[in-house]
Amino acid sequence: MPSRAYSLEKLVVIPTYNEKDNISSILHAIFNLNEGFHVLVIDDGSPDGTASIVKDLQSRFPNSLFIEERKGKLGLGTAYIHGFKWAIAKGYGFVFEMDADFSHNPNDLPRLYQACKKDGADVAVGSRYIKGGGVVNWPKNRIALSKGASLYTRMITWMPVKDPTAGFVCYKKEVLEAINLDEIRFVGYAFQIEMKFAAWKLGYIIKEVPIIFQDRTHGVSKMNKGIVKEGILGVLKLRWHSWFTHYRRRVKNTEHPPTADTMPVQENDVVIESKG
Ligand SMILES: Nc1nc2c(ncn2[C@@H]2O[C@H](COP(=O)(O)OP(=O)(O)O)[C@@H](O)[C@H]2O)c(=O)[nH]1
Ligand SMILES: [Mg+2]
Repeated sequence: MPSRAYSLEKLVVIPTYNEKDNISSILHAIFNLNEGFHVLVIDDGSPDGTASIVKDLQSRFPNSLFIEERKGKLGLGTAYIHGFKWAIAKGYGFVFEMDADFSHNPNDLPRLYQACKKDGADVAVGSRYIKGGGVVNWPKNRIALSKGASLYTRMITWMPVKDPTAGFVCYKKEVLEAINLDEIRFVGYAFQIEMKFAAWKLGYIIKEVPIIFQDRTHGVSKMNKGIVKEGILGVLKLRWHSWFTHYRRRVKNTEHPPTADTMPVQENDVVIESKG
């Protein structure tokens, strides 16, 4: 029986909720790099019509722009988990997390990729808090919160990552496959911390790549008190579980990852038939 093989390398997963003023420009910026990045948008039923803008653009980028729509705002973490499973099923080798709001500069994508492809990282983190990195235009209280969260996370978990809440990341496929994604329970900043924590606990190499993070100029932040609270308690939970309840065993994937054959093929999928 002929099997399907996907020669797919780089997928940028972008979660969106009400990003109509950003989505078209960010997608163009990524495709204009001409570096072969594909993009999967995970839209949570944005009332502002973000999804229809993406769907219109699919005719311009039929083999490289994809969208998954969910019914309501289910949170950043579950959006990424959905995207990761999609990416694994299609067979992408490198999967990126990136925001839609230009806080993460698309021009930095190739450096994150190189860190994994050439420089030995399994996970490359776009880091604000290492030499060469930084934050521009963020209100002082957001910087204080973010830096405080980083310090707090490192003190409690001892994870050697200077920017553990960073949301600009490249994962090698093997890392996502090795994690039991159904056991990643957090949805906000804690989600970002937990993904890195899980990769670290499973023995993968995390490298930080300096990036300049900019505050958004269009649209509004979806950050809220619940997300911060989840972060504070979530870090304690991670520490607790890793001490007493075999976190590593829980988060390790023992099942076969989703495959192209177990995920429905969509209309715009690139499918290359191979013999054998
Ligand atoms: N699909 C989805 N995307 C979300 C959700 N919450 C935030 N986002 C997206 O996640 C990214 C980061 O969110 P943002 O509000 O900029 O957070 P901030 O940078 O911490 O202020 C943006 O692309 C948002 O549109 C959600 O519940 N679902
Ligand atoms: Mg933002």
